Amino acid sequence: MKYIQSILMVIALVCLLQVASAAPKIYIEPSDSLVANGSTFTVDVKVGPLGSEVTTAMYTLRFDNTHLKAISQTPGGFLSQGGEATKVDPNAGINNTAGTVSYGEYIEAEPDETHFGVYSPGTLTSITFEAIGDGAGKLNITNPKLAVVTGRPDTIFVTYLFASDINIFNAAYTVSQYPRGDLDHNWVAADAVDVAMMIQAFVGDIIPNSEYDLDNNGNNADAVDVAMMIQAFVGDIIL
Ligand SMILES: [Ca+2]
Ligand SMILES: [Ca+2]
Repeated sequence: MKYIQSILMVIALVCLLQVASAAPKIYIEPSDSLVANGSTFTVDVKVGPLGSEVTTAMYTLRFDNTHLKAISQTPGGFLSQGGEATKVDPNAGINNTAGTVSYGEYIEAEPDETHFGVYSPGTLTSITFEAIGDGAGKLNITNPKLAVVTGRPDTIFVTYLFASDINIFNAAYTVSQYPRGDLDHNWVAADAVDVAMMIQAFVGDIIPNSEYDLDNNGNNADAVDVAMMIQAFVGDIIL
């Protein structure tokens, strides 16, 4: 019995250490978007505290303004998930001339015995872009900043984390002049040739690119993409 107890204690300690050593992350979902020129798409900027208690989150997202135009940025409720009141930086916002979308939000109350930051991952903002030019590029998180609380319960202290302390996961996009699902580029989506090309890619006869990733899960021409192409072909869905 004592033996099992020691093993359980070791396991608990290892788990604690893993939580303590995991750096928070800021990531963008979906990580890869394929959009037709002239259409809009939305990405979420998310924060995963991974065991940290977060009270402030900031970033500047950079994009290529020859491909994309930012339309809106909407707070996602990440910092208010615990019920604390938050404030959004009034200087934050969209600058299409510079190709940036910046954001900052913090929990108003100082962390103490009754006021807490947030511990669970969530959506900090949702950003909607309009695709205005063909091409591929990246959505890059720059100047990230998170405030985390340490020292509970005795000496509560707020520490700021910057780029080197945060795991950043940027996103990619492709703006295509062709409609979604139009793999042979004849301007007709999900026709018989497109279905055939998708199946050929699925079985490995041709190498697919991100145009084949209809469900945006990062896997080009997987089983779901094949199913979606066939559903679009028979008219059950519009891609
Ligand atoms: Ca086609
Ligand atoms: Ca896929």
